[in-house]
Amino acid sequence: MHEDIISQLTKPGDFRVAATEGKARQGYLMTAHGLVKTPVFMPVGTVGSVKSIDPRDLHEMEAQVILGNTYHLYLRPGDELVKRRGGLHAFNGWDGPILTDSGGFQVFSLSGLRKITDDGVEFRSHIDGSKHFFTPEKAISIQQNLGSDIMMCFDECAAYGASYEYTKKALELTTRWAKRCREFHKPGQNGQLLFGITQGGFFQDLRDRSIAELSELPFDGFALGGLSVGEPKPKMLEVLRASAPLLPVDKPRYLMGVGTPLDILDGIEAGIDMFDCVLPSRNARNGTLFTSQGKVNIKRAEFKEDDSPLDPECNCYTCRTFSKAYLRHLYTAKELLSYRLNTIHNLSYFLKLTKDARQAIREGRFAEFKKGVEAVYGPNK
Ligand code: PRF
Ligand code: ZN
Repeated sequence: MHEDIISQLTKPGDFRVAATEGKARQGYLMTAHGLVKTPVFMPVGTVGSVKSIDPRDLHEMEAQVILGNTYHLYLRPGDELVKRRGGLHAFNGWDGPILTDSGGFQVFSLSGLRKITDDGVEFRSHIDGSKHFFTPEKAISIQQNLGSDIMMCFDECAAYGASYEYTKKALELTTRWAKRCREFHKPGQNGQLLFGITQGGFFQDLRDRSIAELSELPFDGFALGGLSVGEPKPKMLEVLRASAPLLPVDKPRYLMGVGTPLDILDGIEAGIDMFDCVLPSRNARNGTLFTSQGKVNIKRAEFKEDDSPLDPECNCYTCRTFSKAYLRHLYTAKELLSYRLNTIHNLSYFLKLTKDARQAIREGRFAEFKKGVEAVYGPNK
């Protein structure tokens, strides 16, 4: 389906919305490493690897895009080293699209000491305490060396609870840095896309202003940053619903670092196209599994002799092959295989959720599909 639309996407950055239901969109984005069907969930591979699984697993679960982090890859093994290996795709064996976050968020959340000036941010490595300085140009240069398909602008994400004045300063800095990123990396350069990140915290006038300022610049896509940073869920949903529809309609829209299955469906309903989150992979490693019947804690004694699959509606390798009793045993024994099998399942669940959402939007039954998931997971709060 949609072959005619897809055939018009000839170069990286080409994007079309092919179907809508309310504000929800089903679209297609071309990248240098292939087509991305949206809405898309992107598994997080911070240091270049999605923890405990490999590119064969990712292809089997129909992952489209994976994430890498500028901050981590710069510190270790170093972006110059990755460039000498032929870029991140050649280095990590993933031949699909890669999106790299700019380091803006990680510098603020992971490094202890940091000093922000108009020029950039001085920070300390969380690995060895060494001092480093990131500017917008440096963050883009690292992402150029990594060779990611989608690069993110260097931004300042104000902490939850930041004052109006501080949040305003952070959004103004983010706009100045976004201009420098766009200046440093020309549209279309090397087939690498560049997305702007809007900020503004939990003040809607600042959100509106950030979106207006960034929309003026020729980015290939636009992100909502600064959400899901510890605020109560109703605040997140309020800003999401008021802000997503303001992002340019003709470019992909990305909600950074969000979220639960219900958050993702709320995001899609508000008009978001792209999502990433560590939740499915991180929760997999502590035994919290997402299924068509709701959340399952695999360590519970009730599964000790349960020969049934984890999720009868899931077709992933884990559910096709193993019982709950075995998954519980692996978890209890702290076996390495537990991480891998649980991660395969949880990521498969999030990928199928977004695949089903795409089909539902095409068929005009997204609202009904969303209600079905809410009936299992409860209202989003
Ligand atoms: N900025 C960047 N990366 C991010 C965020 C942000 O605000 C978030 C917020 N949820 C996640 N990842 N650069
Ligand atoms: Zn499964």
